[in-house]
Amino acid sequence: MKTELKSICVIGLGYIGLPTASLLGTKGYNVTGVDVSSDVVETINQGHIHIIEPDLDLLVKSAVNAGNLKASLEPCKADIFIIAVPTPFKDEYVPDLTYVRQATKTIAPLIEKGNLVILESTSPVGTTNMVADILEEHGHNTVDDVFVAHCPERVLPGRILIELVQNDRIVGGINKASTAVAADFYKEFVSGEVLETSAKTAELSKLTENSFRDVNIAFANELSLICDKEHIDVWELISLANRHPRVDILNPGPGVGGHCIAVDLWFMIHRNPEHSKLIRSAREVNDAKPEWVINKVKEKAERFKLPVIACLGIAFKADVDDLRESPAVAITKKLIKENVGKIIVCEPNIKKHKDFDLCSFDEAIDKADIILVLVDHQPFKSLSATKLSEKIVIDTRGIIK
Ligand code: SAJ
Repeated sequence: MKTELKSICVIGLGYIGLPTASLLGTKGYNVTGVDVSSDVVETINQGHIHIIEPDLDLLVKSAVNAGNLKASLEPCKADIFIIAVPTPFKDEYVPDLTYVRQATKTIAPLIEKGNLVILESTSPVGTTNMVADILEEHGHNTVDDVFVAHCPERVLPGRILIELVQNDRIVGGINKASTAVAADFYKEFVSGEVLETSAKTAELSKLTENSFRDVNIAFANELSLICDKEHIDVWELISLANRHPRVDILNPGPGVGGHCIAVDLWFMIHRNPEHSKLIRSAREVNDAKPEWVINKVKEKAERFKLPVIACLGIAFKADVDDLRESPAVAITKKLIKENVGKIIVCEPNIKKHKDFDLCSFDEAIDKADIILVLVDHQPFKSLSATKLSEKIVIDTRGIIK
């Protein structure tokens, strides 16, 4: 059954909201994207973007030029409301649902009978029901009149536009009618399967996916510490172990960053501390890795008076400009703070940074006594050990052949 719902209001124009809003705009929906930043609103209305993501600029331009995407500081009436706001944590890793609450309260006066409200933000179990409760407090009847569902975003930064369409989606409503209406909407533009469940299962499913990845990365990071002690190349070890048909280990690195994995697991741990020992342990292993890298650099720096240390990459992962929760930023800042050497930074995906002077890749390689590879950005992969024979290299990503 194809729904007749056609106007959409997306709250939050970040890494999920903007790609979603522009995709829907190019599919013929009438989309209003809402953000609290006037700079973001202005940029989008000019057909430009404020984040780096392959092909997003073209999509936004095309949706704006077609008149199907308009950015605004204020929400408006719509058939479908999509909440895509941040869900960070506060001190002590307590989930911070302020933005979800605020977003729900601002759309509440605009909602009409038959509207669908979708929460896409990654959320602790129970948040979708919280959204429904807020709507009830504003006089809406979420049993019969307004549909409320969770459909967690699952896209990988760097592949967002592909995965928005191709990934299977999990849709969980607060009741069967909400699940069905929300699932029908996603079936209109998703080529992957749309899987129906309850709101709570959808919430926990998203947290489970990111926990699975974090635990696997923690295993790889733990192996990297063991290998370092044993003088074994961890990359060779993992590639050999992965030749077993039922082994598939991920890659060690300088730590786990980004606004998702490094945050979401705490939503699970916070609600069920006594039953999430493995998950907590994985978080702790991954959170300890930056300090281990810093100590490695200090060890190597000892032989110099004040070495030039080139930090290659400060993004949280390869080929993105996103610095949120980036272990590379934390490492670089601490090396500067502790005066371990003269720190130079090369980050090809951003133009400037308030704390670091950025230099070109060639300049970084040329000037450095110690080369610290923190991110496996594509341009860095041209580095080869033979070209760097006079330098000390600490390669946290295993890119140098
Ligand atoms: N990392 C490693 N080793 C690896 C893989 C990743 O150290 O083998 C590090 C990365 O460098 C980065 C961090 O982990 O610092 C996270 O990167 P990522 O590529 O694993 O994941 P995100 O945070 O970009 O996106 C994840 C994805 N979740 C899963 O793959 C299960 C994505 O599908 C989610 O939509 C996203 O979280 C989200 O928004 O929750």
